[in-house]
Amino acid sequence: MTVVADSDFARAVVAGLSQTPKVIPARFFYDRRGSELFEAITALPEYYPTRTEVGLLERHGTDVARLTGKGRVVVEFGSGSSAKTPLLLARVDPSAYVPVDISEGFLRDSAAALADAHPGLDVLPVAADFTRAFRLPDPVAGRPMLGFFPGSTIGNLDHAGAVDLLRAFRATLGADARLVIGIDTRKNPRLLEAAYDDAAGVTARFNLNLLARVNRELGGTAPLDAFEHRAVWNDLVGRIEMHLVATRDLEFAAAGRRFAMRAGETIHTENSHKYRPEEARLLARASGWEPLAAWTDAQALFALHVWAAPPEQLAP
Ligand code: AVI
Repeated sequence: MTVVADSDFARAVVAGLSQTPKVIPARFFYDRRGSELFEAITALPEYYPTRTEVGLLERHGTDVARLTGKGRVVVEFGSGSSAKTPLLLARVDPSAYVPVDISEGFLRDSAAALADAHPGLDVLPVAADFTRAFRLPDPVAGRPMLGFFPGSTIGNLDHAGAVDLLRAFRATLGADARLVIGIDTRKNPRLLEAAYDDAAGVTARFNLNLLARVNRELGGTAPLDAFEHRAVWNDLVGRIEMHLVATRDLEFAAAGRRFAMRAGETIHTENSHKYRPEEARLLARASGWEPLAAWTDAQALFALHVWAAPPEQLAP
């Protein structure tokens, strides 16, 4: 096997496993197997976010369109493989659709499916990491934009990182843009812990796949049977944390380095921050957006927000 010792993944794994506490960044969950497992998570009975957000888009699509207006260019951060994108597109009648995703294969497939389902709509995929600066395609430059960022992916960043990303979205989308964003809410920790540690063990497999990926791609020897999935609510910060817990003292190799762990020591693999309504509004304002409206379901499990970027202002 070729071990790409200087890949982004290898560098992150070596740095993350060398620090205390150990971490592997969550963005590495999504290889092919991880993406399949995530799709399976979205259909779990305990994982309320996906079906709740779909319900909100169904119920409030017309209200969303009233606030965004029709005919904007829809820019989706993360390409729309789900049921959510067609729901939004049907309501806001876009002049073009720009899915942005780091995974080229995934992007190509979902863009082709969207184009088939919407004949006549310009679909202009952009293969880019939307957490870094990227350019929108020339044909849509300068047109009114509507960003779409569903799934509470924003929750996977810490608060400072979330503000940076939302500011970058505002810069990319331009003056007077709108943003439709799904944000998970704070709720009973028992519901949250069940959503991230389901009875069928799919989330556990998703978490362990990260270490399996280290073994597959970085010549790793991590003993997978000596790790357990843990999902725990951190009330102080307002987030679910996922960890891989070593069940015994162990050693393993990865990316040409050796690592040791004590029984009970963890590798922190993901944070999923949850926002109270007023915290979500604060997040909008801190990143230069004006919150226009938000809707939740009857149990306030999830929230769908519409924000606006300020119109262009002349400086004196
Ligand atoms: C992608 N992201 C919004 C999911 C979440 O809920 O934080 C990832 C996930 N991790 C475990 N289950 C789902």
